[in-house]
Amino acid sequence: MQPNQQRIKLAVQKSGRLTDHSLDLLERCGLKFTQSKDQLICVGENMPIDLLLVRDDDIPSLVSEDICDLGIVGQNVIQEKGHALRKNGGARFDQVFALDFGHCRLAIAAPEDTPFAGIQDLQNSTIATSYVGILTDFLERNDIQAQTVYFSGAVEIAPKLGQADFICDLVSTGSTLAANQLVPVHDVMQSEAVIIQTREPLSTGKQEWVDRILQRLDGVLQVRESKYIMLHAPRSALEQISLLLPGSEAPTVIPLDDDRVAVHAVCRENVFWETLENLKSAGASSLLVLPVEKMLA
Ligand code: PRT
Ligand code: ZN
Repeated sequence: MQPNQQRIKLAVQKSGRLTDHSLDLLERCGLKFTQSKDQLICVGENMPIDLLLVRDDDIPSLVSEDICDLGIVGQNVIQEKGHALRKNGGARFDQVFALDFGHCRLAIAAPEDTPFAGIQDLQNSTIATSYVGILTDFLERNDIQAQTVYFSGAVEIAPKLGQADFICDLVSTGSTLAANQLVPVHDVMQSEAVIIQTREPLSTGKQEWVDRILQRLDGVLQVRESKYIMLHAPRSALEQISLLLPGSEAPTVIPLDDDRVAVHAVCRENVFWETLENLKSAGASSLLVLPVEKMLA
């Protein structure tokens, strides 16, 4: 095993909505971990990468302060913590790419019977939130004078308790709002999980591993919706069939005899029954669609 300072530290949420997705994604990249007894560190068995299991709120600072090299966290947390980090010279990390999970939006919601014509109706109101930083920036940007009240959780009960006129909270399905007779009236931001990287230069050895893991992550994300499609077709229908293949670049064409060819293609979008029916109508036969497990460009 490599000495500690040569090992990459990646911060992941210890227990919450991002945990399973994050670990699943890393396992798909070929990383194998042993979880330590105190469950704060997962040691990478087959690569010099260790996971630090922490609260999601701590991840931006851990990466900004170069305690971790990489982190997986929601953009909502990055933006909220970024507001606080601005006072200390700003966050010193970059968002590398979005990971297509943990989708949600930070929305302002009102009790069902509150008339709401637009954000000017927030003027002189009281808004309960756990996202004081993002909300303050939003109100300033829109020239709205409103009072923010910090709630660390259960924000949705604030209007019923008479503590606020509106709330500003994360929404995914909307069922929490509905259960509390609240309706979303304005979206402040959209969010999903992203991977972040420290701005501190890494040693060459570490940088090579970071590049490798980022490339694998990108590969895993690209193949999520991808399918490998195989079919036979008359040579004369080749052009029309190529146009029908969803999100495919250059298909591989293999001659079968003078008139017929086999076509193999990676489609970067899901292949629906309608697409197969259209391909069949265009002359294709022996259609086979397979999931793609790994791809390296
Ligand atoms: O303990 P720790 O601090 O690590 O976790 P946490 O409790 O702060 O966060 P957690 O695990 O709840 O969420 C982690 C991240 O998941 C968030 O920072 C977001 O990036 C993302 N995410 C996606 C969500 C939601 N969807 C979500 N729906 N985070 C929270 N919620 C909550 C929301 O606050 C509200 O209470 O779910 C409720 C609304 O859900 P719906 O489906 O009823 O609309
Ligand atoms: Zn948190």
